[in-house]
Amino acid sequence: GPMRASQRVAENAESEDAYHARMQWWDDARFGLFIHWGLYAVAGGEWQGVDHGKEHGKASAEWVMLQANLDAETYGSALAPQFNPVEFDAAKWVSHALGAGMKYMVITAKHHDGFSMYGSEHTEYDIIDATPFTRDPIKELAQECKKQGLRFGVYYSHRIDWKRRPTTWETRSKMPKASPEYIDFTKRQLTELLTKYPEIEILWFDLGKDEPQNRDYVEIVRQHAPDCIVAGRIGKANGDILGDYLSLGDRRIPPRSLKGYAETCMTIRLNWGYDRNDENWKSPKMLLDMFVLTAARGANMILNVGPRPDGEWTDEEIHGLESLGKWMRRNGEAFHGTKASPFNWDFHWGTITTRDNTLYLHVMNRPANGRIEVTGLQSKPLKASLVGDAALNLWIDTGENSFAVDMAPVKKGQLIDVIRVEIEEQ
Ligand code: FHN
Repeated sequence: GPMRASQRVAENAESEDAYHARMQWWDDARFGLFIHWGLYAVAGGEWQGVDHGKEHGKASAEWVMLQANLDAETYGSALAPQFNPVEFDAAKWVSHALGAGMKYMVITAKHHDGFSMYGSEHTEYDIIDATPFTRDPIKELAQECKKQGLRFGVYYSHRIDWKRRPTTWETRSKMPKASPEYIDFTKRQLTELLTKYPEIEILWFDLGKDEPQNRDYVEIVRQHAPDCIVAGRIGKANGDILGDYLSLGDRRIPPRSLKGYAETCMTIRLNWGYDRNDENWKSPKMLLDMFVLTAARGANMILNVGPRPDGEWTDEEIHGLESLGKWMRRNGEAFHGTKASPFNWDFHWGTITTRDNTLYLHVMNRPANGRIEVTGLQSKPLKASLVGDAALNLWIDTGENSFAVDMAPVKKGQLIDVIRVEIEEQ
């Protein structure tokens, strides 16, 4: 199995084998959906006519509370009464993800604003008590995921909570020490989430630092949901790295030297939460290129959407995922359950994923002469064909530690053509 980048919590006696078995479905998945949805969707990145996306550059719409320097009372009492996503339809959301070829979803149960998007017994600052919407989207999504066969996870902001650990835009990097009350609240909410929604298979913590309570949070997950995967941003505890996989920086294509399980989180536009003014939509081709480069490093990508306050997705999100899905359905064997490229580099035409003695050549930029050259490989190629059209055998020109596939017979039309090359056993 792959080397792990993170280390097991010391008290947890899980064996290496058990750890890899627990990670298997996730490592095979490669593609997931990330959803940022909360009160901030109502504001859509604006507060009293000010576009905070523009004001604060790279910061995002779910940060509007801090950007506009609001306390929780002002923010909550303005937005919660307006949050009534009557169009929310869990079945549709899950279908969008499955249609795109995604294998899991992670949605914000509590983001930095401290608002719980599920019915929590431990606060009234939640979707059931504070909004006119009387439904629990976490519950509906968890159940719908189970029904349709999508793995389910929640994002939980365990360190930053602007309601319970107040700060300002200016002092945001100097958080006060977490109070015992806040730590206790966090533990109770984590326990609640894991017992109330047994469907949860990923706990996606964010922006963790080195705080001793992080170890307790992981222990709560282990205790209530032993198979649940803990995302790498839980942080450390007294120097020990926690979490089951490495979570790369926001919107970052992985580097070449990954060891162990890793995930890239990407946005379909710039923002995470819904932003009325963000027109930075990535094209399907751009998204696919990033996805393939991520898979070639042996990592997963979760692609984020920020649904509207009425519960609908934007047309760009729906159509963006649909066009990815078309490619994913045809080319699934080239990324589900594959491993990283054997090379420490990419090629002028694209990149590679592997499975056993098969190489998948992802042609991101098709050369005019149709020659896909792979240099630096010891084992001999045996057979080349097009993924999605096994009958189309392609000519291989074999050289010394190199070969070239002639893809001229492949009709143009797909965003990325994938060529399957079987190689001699090593
Ligand atoms: O501050 C958050 C941000 O709002 C968003 O949730 C992203 C998603 O990865 N994480 C944090 C920044 O790293």
